[in-house]
Amino acid sequence: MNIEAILVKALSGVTDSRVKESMLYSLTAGGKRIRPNLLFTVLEGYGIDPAVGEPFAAAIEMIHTYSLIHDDLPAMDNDDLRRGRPTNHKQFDEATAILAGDGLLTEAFHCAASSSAPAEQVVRAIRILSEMAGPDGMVYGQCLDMNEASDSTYDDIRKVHKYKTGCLLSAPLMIGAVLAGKDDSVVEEWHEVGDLLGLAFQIQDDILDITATAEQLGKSNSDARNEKITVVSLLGEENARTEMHDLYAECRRRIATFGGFESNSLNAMISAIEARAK
Ligand code: GRG
Repeated sequence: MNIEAILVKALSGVTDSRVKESMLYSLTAGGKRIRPNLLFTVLEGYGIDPAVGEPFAAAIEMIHTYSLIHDDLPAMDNDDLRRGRPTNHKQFDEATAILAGDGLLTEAFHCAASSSAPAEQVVRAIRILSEMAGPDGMVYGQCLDMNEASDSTYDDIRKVHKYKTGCLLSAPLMIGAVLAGKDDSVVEEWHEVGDLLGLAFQIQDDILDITATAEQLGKSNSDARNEKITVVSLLGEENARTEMHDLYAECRRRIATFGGFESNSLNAMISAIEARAK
């Protein structure tokens, strides 16, 4: 699937303006496109035409991009570099960056609602999208992160990562299952895989933050600057690495048990994420 083309097409109907320019600036700045790829790979594993997932893949990447724009703002992490470019508020200005995030979040739901999948599936998928992104999902995780205590334990940090990172990785897995006609119990099993994947992914991010340069990562390392507690600072690098590999292995083990699902492509994708250098 050509994710870059799908993203540009998804915003093509939006009125030209400075805010649209700012939305496109961040949406088309690259990024690993992990979340849309997860959705397409789940559909493929269930033998469904991945094209069915296009509006939802675009919507999830728009929500992810909005969260990065807002997270980089001076009121949050105050970062200068993202996806190898100046952050949105550095390139434009703070007010435009706030609007670009608002625009991407809102347009994501317009895009998802324009899906031609059966209406019952579209409604279930949109409900998942809002739950995973909103104040019971990623926004809750960001709130926990902002109010993190200085004596946080590994369990506290696990909870932050479950919501802040896991929810937006669960969304494409769960929506893939919905579009494949699976019931809520199966969707919930995918949710749990997303939680594990999110924790593994975030531990890996923490490791990369101390082992790679900002130039290699294409983003500033504000966690170190803000002296955030991370899994690495709590467990040490070696134990954190072992925990990360165990979590990725557990994801693959669970996926292999899903009925009617051909897991090779998704397992290969998870192994590629596990081997990532940024
Ligand atoms: C502001 C509502 C709100 C939420 C912010 C996503 C987020 C929550 C903050 C961004 C900082 C961060 C480390 C979040 C954890 C999720 C994460 C690892 C995001 C980066 O995802 P990648 O690596 O990014 O997939 P690319 O740029 O490759 O798409």
